[in-house]
Amino acid sequence: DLRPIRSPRGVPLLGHTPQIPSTNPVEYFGELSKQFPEGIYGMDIAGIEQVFVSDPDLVAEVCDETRFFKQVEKTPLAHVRDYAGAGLFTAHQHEEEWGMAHRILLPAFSQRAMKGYFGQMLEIAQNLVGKWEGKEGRPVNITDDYTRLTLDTIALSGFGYRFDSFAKEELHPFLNGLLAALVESLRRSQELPMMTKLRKADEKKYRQNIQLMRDLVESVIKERREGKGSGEEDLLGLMLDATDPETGKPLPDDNVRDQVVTFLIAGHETTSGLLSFATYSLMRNPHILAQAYAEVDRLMPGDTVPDYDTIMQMDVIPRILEETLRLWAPIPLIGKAPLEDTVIGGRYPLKKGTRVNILEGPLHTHPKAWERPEEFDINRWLPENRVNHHPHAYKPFGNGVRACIGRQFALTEARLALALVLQKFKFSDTSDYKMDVREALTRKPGDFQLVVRTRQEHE
Ligand code: MNH
Repeated sequence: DLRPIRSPRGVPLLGHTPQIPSTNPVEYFGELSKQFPEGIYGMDIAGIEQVFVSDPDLVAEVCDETRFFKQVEKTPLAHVRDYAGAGLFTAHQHEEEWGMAHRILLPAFSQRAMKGYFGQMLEIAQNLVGKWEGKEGRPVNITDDYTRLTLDTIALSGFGYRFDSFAKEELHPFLNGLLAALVESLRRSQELPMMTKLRKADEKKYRQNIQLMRDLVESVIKERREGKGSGEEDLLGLMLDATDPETGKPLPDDNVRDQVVTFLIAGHETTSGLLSFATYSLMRNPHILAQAYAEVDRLMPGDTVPDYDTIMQMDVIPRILEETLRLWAPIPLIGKAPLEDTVIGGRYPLKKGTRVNILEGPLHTHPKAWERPEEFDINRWLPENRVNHHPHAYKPFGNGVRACIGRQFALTEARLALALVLQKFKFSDTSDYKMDVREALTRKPGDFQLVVRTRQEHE
């Protein structure tokens, strides 16, 4: 017995477009899902029929790669292609460049490869610590400094390029350009194309921001081609020198540029959000913070500088990160579509190519899969407990062949950064921060400040 997918009330002709808020739309989609306990609903946004799923069993079907694929058309990613082109994140599944780049770069993201980036990750994390040591007793903007950390880390370990973000008061212009471009692409995906065409000044600014990002990337590539900068074995080295084992071809020049833009974006936004939300969660859960301090003091007593093995021995910090990714997935929505007309849940018909959005927030807190879903509980991630998890109720890194290639990179970097920060600092939330999520494709806490103090002097 087929049933139509229910929808919230809309208006004739415009569908649901007018009711989508221009800020934090995904948060709004998550709120709406509470009205549909069946875990699925539909909306007509800017003339496109979209479906939202959050029930883990429906998500399991949508994650079946024999039936569904990552669709870029009809999603904000189609607009992100204006600057990320056919880079890994925004490539269509059928584009040759996706397979080529995936095969060429996969070895650079193995767990073993992380050992090679460790020295550079450590250097940048020490820059962060150095900055905060100079801020004794004063407030620091946590999210901005984690953004400096993650941007500098991917640029240095991936491309041998130094942003030197900690030397500057202002965030790098690349970041402002990127943020504005992300916001604009999101906006374009939620309005009718004729509305976009009317916004001439925004179009001009958008093209300028894209040019700013491309100019920086072209200069990074040029430096490498001229033999400056190190790291033949890093991501850029691989992309310039390696040939695809399957086609025997190297990546085209414009695709190398698009990949560098892609990695500079995908490689920092999310990890910065993860670290910010983790720090926020620790402030709210002092008993878990105490466990984290105990682990750091055991593995890195005094001023011990951690090495790769130290990071791999951690237990509490990795579980803090996993639980943070459950409650605060930095990418709050992923888009899939059925390869053919199909039916999910035995009753909801979906036409081939329908945009189906997985809502990470509602999925990660679905009562079918999670006990005390809103509680930050790192014991869920103990080996004996995780075996009982619903297999499709946790997707912070996406799914299948299009899942995150940088997962190990992100987790290694985040473990190291959090460990170094906890080894050195205590925080106090003197302004009583209220979570203020800001969405721009990824989400991060807005204006999150804490007062930092070095630990030794106060204990
Ligand atoms: Mn990452 C894809 C989440 C860190 C590079 N990443 C994805 C997807 C999710 C995701 C979700 C799938 C998106 C989709 O289906 O449309 N990524 C994360 C999170 C973190 C993260 C939560 C940190 C925490 N990602 C990183 C880092 C890098 C990176 C670090 C690079 C160093 N991610 C990618 C790339 C893709 C991707 C590249 C696209 C992979 C592909 O489609 O082939």
